[in-house]
This record gives sequence, structure tokens and C-alpha cells, in this order.
Amino acid sequence: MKTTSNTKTEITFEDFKAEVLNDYKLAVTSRECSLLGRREVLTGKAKFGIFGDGKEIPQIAWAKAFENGDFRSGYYRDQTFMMAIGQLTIEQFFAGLYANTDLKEEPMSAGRQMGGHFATHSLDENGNWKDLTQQKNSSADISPTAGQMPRLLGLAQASKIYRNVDGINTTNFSNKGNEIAWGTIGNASTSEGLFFETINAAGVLQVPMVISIWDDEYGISVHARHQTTKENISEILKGFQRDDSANGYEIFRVNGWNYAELIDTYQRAAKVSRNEHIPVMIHVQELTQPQGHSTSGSHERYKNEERLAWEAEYDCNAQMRKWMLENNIATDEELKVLEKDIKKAVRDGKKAAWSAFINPIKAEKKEAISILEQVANSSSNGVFITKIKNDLDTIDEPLRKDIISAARKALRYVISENSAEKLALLNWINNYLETIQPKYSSHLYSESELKAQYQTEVLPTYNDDAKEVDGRVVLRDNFEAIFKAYPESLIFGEDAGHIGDVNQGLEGLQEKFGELRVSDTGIREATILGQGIGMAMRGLRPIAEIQYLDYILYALQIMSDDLATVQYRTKGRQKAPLIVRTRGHRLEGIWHSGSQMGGILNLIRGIHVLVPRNMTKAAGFYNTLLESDEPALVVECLNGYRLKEKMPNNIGAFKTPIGVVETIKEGDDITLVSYGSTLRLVEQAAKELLEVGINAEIIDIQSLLPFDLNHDIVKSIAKTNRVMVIDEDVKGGASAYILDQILNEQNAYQHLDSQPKTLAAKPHRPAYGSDGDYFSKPSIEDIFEAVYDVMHEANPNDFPKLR
Ligand SMILES: Cc1ncc(C[n+]2csc(CCOP(=O)(O)OP(=O)(O)O)c2C)c(N)n1
Ligand SMILES: [Mg+2]
Repeated sequence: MKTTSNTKTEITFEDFKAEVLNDYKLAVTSRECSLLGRREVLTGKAKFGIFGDGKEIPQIAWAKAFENGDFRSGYYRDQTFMMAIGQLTIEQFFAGLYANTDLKEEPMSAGRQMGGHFATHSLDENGNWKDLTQQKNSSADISPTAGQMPRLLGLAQASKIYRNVDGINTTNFSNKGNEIAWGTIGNASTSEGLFFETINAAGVLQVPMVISIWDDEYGISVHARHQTTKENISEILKGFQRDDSANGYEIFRVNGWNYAELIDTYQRAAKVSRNEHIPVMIHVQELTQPQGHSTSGSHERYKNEERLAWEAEYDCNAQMRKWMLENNIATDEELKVLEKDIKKAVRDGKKAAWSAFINPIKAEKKEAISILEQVANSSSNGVFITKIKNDLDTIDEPLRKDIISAARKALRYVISENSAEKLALLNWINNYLETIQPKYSSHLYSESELKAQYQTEVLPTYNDDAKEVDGRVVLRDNFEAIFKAYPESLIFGEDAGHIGDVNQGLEGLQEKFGELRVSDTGIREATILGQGIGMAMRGLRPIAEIQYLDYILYALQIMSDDLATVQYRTKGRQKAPLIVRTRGHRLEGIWHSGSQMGGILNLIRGIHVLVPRNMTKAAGFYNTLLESDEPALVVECLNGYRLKEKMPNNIGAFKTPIGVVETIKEGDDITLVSYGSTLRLVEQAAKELLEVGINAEIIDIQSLLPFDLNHDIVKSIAKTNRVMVIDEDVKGGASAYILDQILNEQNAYQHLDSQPKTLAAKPHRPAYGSDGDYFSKPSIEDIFEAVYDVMHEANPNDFPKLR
């Protein structure tokens, strides 16, 4: 039911009529889906609905300008567009509403996202790239308003890189950088900082990005007068308009009910953006919301009668219908027949989607009933199990939790029985969980052959006369090797270009690789991240640099909501193997020595978190990551760039493994677990502890996510029978995470002779000045005394009380 793309210049009136009629059919189909969708929620079959009604016609005009290879980054109103590019059927629309977990039925997210969150497949079932130039692409939506904006910037920038950087293999990804990244956003969501940050950045970068603003004057119940200065976003953004003297945007305004003008506007926008790589803003005004914002409420509560009457008249579908009648494209009778047929088609599609959703679950229920019946017949608690079985049987349209919870409850009644039927029930439960759980949990990380943890370690090797250099030189030379080996790699961030980053880890590389591959950005962490996400989604290998760990909070929302969920929310059909490079810990003051690792670890499951203790280890992580298909955050030690490290002779080739710890000092009294900059203090404390007869083993975690996949820490604890986690995050932060891993995942408690301990920073932010660190974070003396205390408690005779 797709729309025809690229309206030709010379067509017959008959062709024209057919195309318009087809477009109208599409608009009415989409509207019927919205209307019936709302009813499905009100009758309880679906939980929640947010639909594209009132925005149909502009999306059809947009779809005509959208070509193969192009990308969308939009939000929940875009169902008509997805239908118009042939990527959403009626059945799939309803499969999304029901949250069907079968990707074949619900290709947007396999039921992981609420309906209205759209995506196409960039990867095949094995995680390999499809040819993105031969299909129409949509990056996977997220719910946070304006969250689609940073990624949009990167999707557009990829075209610029593909067009202008030599030597990249563009197969699968680009045709000379001719692809446009199309964004959509609601009028109210333009109030978000992410919108303004992205608009400014795209103007600076001059990338082929076309952003449509669907303006219906409201953001849920809140009117434009509370959202936007002058109640008009294109009016206040006028200054972005390019002119003869300066680059900028093309800005268009068009009414959302005017079919002919919309088509013309989108064609003009596409032309200038595709050919010249100029960003374009299309402010689509006078849109409506026939059913209000979502199924959660009714708009009669906040729109007055005048507005409601205007919305009824200027409903874009109604206006298109009127225009068709006025221009003799169809008669009223013809349209009525067409509308009736569509109603039926949508009803049929809905029914088919419901059957596809419910039938497999009904089959699972039948299986469970039969097993329960057999257990009931063989058990002395048969009456109770029969009751459970009968209760399940009365549920005509069960959820999976109804089925499995009945089976699990029934198992309790046969705890002490020993029958074949009990065994069958037990096996059934285990098999069910094993097959069903992944429907809800798979693909948090890559499940392809390129999974980062499959990369094996390659040690750095050294000449006998290896030079001792500043750590930053190892990094710099390794980045040079990376940029030579991977033409599709590039790095960008504040001060990353011209001066080669604030610590000179990229010194001289812009001169060697050009301003597009080693570049300075504005101060705008969220969109630096977005650049990386979008470019990684289009086959490039970006490294986004966040200048200091302390400032990653500006980008953390996008890392958490977008980057960390890409694989999960598409069930492995999209990926963004972005490397985020940052530096932090233990310099000076509140904002250059923070350690928000607890927050980071908890917010970005789905991204690897790597904490190398020196620059050789860091370089090795970059080498590993470039061979993998997963996103990662690498935190370099801010105080380590000038410390001496030996220069390896296999620069660019050695690899630090992901999820593998390293024992950096052996000992048998206690296991000290730490990472990053703090390790140097732990090592010094361990030397001093030896002087009083305490021989500590030190383990460098290196990789917080994933964590010690081989369970080496517990092996050490089996030897020492004591453990202490030392960390410069606050108590309850990363140290709590680490201890949880050791106790609950590695079962270390069975080897412990002393209480497991954490030593963390004071709860306040680190004070400035040379003493600030000492009185805010664990010091060598703190570590010494904490370890000594453990030994004193275990053996007060040999280790009398110190303090
Ligand atoms: C960051 C964030 N805050 C709040 C919400 C809840 N929310 C969802 S949609 C919406 C209004 C959006 O209005 P607008 O951008 O005009 O889009 P429309 O729905 O009108 O098309 C709000 C507040 C959200 N999803 N994300
Ligand atoms: Mg709105």
C-alpha cells in the first residue's frame, strides 16, 4: 500500500488521479488503524495506544521524497509514514499494540516497545549488515521527548563523511553520501534542550538533515503559549536561515492539511538537502489530534469548543477529501465505497493480528493444562492442583504469566512427592522459562560472532631496548595505527581536533587524517554522543570523546535511553558500536576528579564499561572494540597521561580482553579488588602492608561491565579467604556493585573467614586543592589501616590494634 515516491514532473491526469487516490487510501487506512487501536485499548485487549491520527497527510508527502538509503529518526506519530514507505502493515500495527514478542509479526521491536515506536532492520538474523542503500531505513524510536534528535545529527553526518572522506568502503551504507536523515518532532518537544542543541550543531556541521516539526499547538494538555516563545518555533529560529553571507538552514513553513503544498515543500526540501548537504527545517503547522494525545485521556478536558470545531474542519484527511472533490479527482460515492472497504480491511487486519498474538499463547496454556491435569491425578494434593488448573482454564485469553505462574504454584504442592508426573511438570517449567524468557531479555548485548568478549587477548610486546614514554604517546601512536587500519574510524570531541585533545593523546593526528576524521566539536556532550550513535548505525566506527568523566552526565541520558538500548529494543536488528572515550578520576576538585561509576554502571547496562589502569591497557581496549560490534565506554586515568610506560612494538595490534581481570600482585592474606587510578594507591599500600607481615593479593578489575567472566576473583578469595573492594566512588556505588558480583554471582561467601569489606570515598564531592583528594577519597593510609583492621580482627595477637 506504499505511496509512489518522487512525483514525476510529467504525468497524465489519470496517473495523477490514481496516485492521489492511493494516497488518500493510505491516509484513511492509517486513520482507521488509529480509531480501532483506541477501541482495542478501551476494551482491554491492548494496554496503551498513542497514534498518528491528524498527521497523516504530511507524512505521505514526506514519504514521496524519502529514498532508499535515507534514514528516519522520529517519534510515535509517524505510523502513516511507515505505512507509506512500505514498512508497516495493518497487522503489524496491531501486533505492536498487543506487544507480540514474535519479530516476524512485530518487526519494530518484537513487543519490547509500546506501539508507535518504529524501526526497520539494518541487520539480518545473524547480526550482519543488510544493504542499507537498497532499503528505506528507520532508526529505532525511543520514548523520551526529543531523544531522537542527537542520533538524527549522526545519521545525517554519516552522509557527509561518506561523501567527503576517501578510502571508506561504502558498500551497504552509502551512495556518495546522497542520503538524507529525516527527523520528526512534536511542537512541544522542541522545548527540550536536546532539540536546540541538535539544531545548532547541524547548522554548524552543514549536514543533510531535514527536521519536520509536527505542530498541533499542544504537548498533551499544555498549549504552545507555555511551550514556545511567540508560540511559533520557526519564527524564533529565523536566525538560522542561511543567506548569501553565511551558512545555515533552509526553513519552510506549510500547513499540515494542504496536500499539494506539502508535496511541493518536501520535494524542495529533499533537493536542497540531498544535493547540497544543507540542513532543512519544515515547520508543519495547523495539525490536529482527532483523538487527543493518547488513550490515557480525552482532549475535551483541555481544548475549548472553538478549537475542537476548528480541528474537526481542518482535520488533514477531511481537507484532502474536500480538495479531491473540488478538483474532480473522485466523487463522494466513490470515496464512501473506498472508505467502507478500508474499514473492513483494517478490521480484518486487526483480527489476524490478534489471532497471531493469542494463538501461540493459547497453545502454551493447553500444554500447561494437560501437564497440570496429570500431576493432579497422581498427587495426594490433587484437589489443590485441580483448582489451579481450573482457574487457568477459565482464562480464555491468557497472558504468559498466568500460565507459568499456575505451573510454578502447582509445583509447590508436590515438593515432597516423587512421581514421573512431578518430573514432567518440573521439566516443563524449566523448558518454558528457557524458551520464553529470551523473548523478553535477549540482545541486551550483541549475540553475533563479533561480540566483544569473543576477542582474545593479544599482549603488548616489547623490544629489549623499549623506550619509556609518557602514557599519552602510547595512546597517540595507537590511535594513529587505528586510523590507518580502519578508514571508517573517526574521532571527535571538544578540543579533540586542532590541538589533539587536552592531554595530547591525538597530537598531530588531524594533520595526518584531516578535519573530518579528527575533529573539534562544540561544547555539547549529548549531541557528541548522538553523532556517534547515528554514524555507528550507518556502518562507520566513531569514537566520541567526552572531555572529562565529570561531564558525561550531560550525555548520560542519551547513553542510557538510546545507545544502551539499541540492540535490546530492536531484538538485535540494529546496532551502534560506538566507542565513548573519556578520562577521569583523581585530579582536582569537584568537577575534575568525580567518580560517578555507581550511577553509570546502573544506567548503561547494554554498554561495556572499561576502566584501564594505564594507557597501554586503554589502547588495547580500543583495538579490541574496533574488532567487535558493541558499544563501550572507556575511562582513561586522568592523572596517567604523563606517567611513563614502555612503548610496545606491536602498537595497534595488542588487545586487552573484555570482562577479564588481572592479578597484578600475588599474596595469600587478603584479596584487594580495585581498578583505574586507585590501583596505584592500593599497590603502594600493599607494599607497606608487607612491612608488617600482611601479604595482599591485588586484582585489577579492568572491565566493570562485563564483570570477571571467568570468576577469577573468587579463585583468589578461595586462597586468601578475605576480600576488600577499594573504590573512589561513594559508598553504595561501584563498590556495592562489585561486592554484589563477588558475593552473589561468584558465591564467595563460602570461602570467607572475615567480613567482606568495601572502602570507598567520603559521601561529599571531592574537595579542591592538593589535600582535597586525601581527605575525600581513600588514601594509602586509609587502605593500609582498613586492611590492617581486617587482619587484626582475624588475628589480634599477630596484629595488635593500630588505632
Ligand atoms: C522527556 C520526556 N518528558 C515527558 C514525556 C511525556 N510525554 C510524552 S509525549 C509528551 C508531549 C509531546 O508533545 P509534542 O512534542 O507536541 O508531540 P505531540 O504528542 O503533540 O505530537 C509528553 C510530555 C516524555 N515522553 N519524555
Ligand atoms: Mg504537539
